[in-house]
Amino acid sequence: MKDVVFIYPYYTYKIRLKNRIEFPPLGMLSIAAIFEKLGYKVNIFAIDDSFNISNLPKAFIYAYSITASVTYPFFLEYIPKIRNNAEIQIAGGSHVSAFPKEVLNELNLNTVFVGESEVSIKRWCLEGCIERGVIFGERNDVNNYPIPARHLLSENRIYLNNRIGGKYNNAISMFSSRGCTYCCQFCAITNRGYISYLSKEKFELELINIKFNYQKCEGIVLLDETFTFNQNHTFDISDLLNKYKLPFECNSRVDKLDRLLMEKLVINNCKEVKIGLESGSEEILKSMKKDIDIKKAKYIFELAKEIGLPIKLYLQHGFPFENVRTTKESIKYLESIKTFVSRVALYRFVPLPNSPIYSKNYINKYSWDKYTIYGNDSRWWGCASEYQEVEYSYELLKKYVSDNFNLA
Ligand code: B12
Ligand code: SF4
Repeated sequence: MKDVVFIYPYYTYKIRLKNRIEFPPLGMLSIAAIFEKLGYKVNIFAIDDSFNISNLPKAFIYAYSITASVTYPFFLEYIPKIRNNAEIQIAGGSHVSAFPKEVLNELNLNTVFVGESEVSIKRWCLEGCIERGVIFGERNDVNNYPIPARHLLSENRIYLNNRIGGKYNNAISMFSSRGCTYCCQFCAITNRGYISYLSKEKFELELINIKFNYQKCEGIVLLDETFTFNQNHTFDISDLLNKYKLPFECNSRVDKLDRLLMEKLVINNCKEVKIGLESGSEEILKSMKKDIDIKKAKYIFELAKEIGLPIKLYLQHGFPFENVRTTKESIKYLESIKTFVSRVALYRFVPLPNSPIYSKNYINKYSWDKYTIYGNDSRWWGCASEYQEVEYSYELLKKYVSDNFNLA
């Protein structure tokens, strides 16, 4: 039997909540499931604190999942030392999708896969795994893909703690849809421009699989970019979660929520909706192309409070041309909504590769280890005095947020 070893970064460096178990890489587990279906024996190793290259077995294929640019240095360091373990070396993931040719050459790989890769990896395997350079992803019906191969990771990498409004342990992450049609300039999502939905039958099959294999499961973290994008889908999936008595949390946008939807979410045991508000400055939101109306957003937050649906906000500070004035606009706006929101997470702007802003000519480039959204304080744009102003105003916002909100 042919075998494949997957290597992915279990990234805990510069993560704020150190005691939290990180989400498993479901994209990579979906690719691993394709290999298993094709009869390969699959092994997965995480680059974590106990990673030791001498424990790695020989295999036919080594498959690297370069999930974010900040993790690329690990691969630059380890691949030259382990490449003789396998006949064939391939890679995929977010950083590969941003720089396929560079990754192919710098890591001296046989083939790299851009974007969603279930269809392309299957075809490549069936065609004999020959060296192909860069292979671009093809879209297909997500309902034809196998369930992500969670069983290949140990349970302690699947069960999540401190989730679903921060109140549940033994939660499990799932997607009920993939992709997004918005064009927020800071966002590095690879499957932009379309949304693929799991049918309720397919989602139920995965839920049953989870219920059977993970009997301690207390709830579900839905990772869909915007779970409420399509009302019928939201109703179907949340009804299913309720049927299996699984409380859940999900992501949404203020323009994709209304009274009926929020009431339905509450009835179906949704414990938190997470929303990327990003800023309270209309000017910054406009240049981010976030495409939301903060007056409407306030109305939605008020309604959510009335209905009893907890809201968590994601904020980011330091997008190009942020200054004291725009920061104060954000603070003023946050002051007007603070009683309606249960938790807030504050990040700093980072021009992530694959995001539209990354390729703008006024964006500075740094070494890959800087491309993290936690604790980043690099000067990504502007002159020294603009940077000083960003630093100063970030401290203002940070203080305001920590004095007035529960941080998450
Ligand atoms: C869940 C998630 C996490 C989880 C799990 C990690 C993971 N990547 O799965 C956690 C919380 C750990 C995480 C952390 C971070 N993340 Co994150 N994360 C996501 C999120 C929301 C979903 C990932 C996902 O499952 N996508 C859906 C699947 C279908 O896509 P996929 O993962 O890309 O996988 C497909 C292909 O890439 C490919 N593929 C993947 N691996 C492989 C391997 C092989 C061999 C092959 C052939 C193909 C292949 O096939 C897969 C199936 O189609 C994405 C946003 C997004 N929607 O993608 C951000 C995202 C990947 N994260 C991002 C970032 C920045 C981070 C952090 C750096 C944040 C930080 N700390 O500063 C860390 C880095 C940690 C890490 N190990 O990568 C950025 C990456 C941008 C970039 N170029 O760097 C994204 C794109 C967010 C965004 N919208 O901007 N993240
Ligand atoms: S930030 Fe959210 S809404 Fe905006 S493009 Fe990314 S996934 Fe879509």
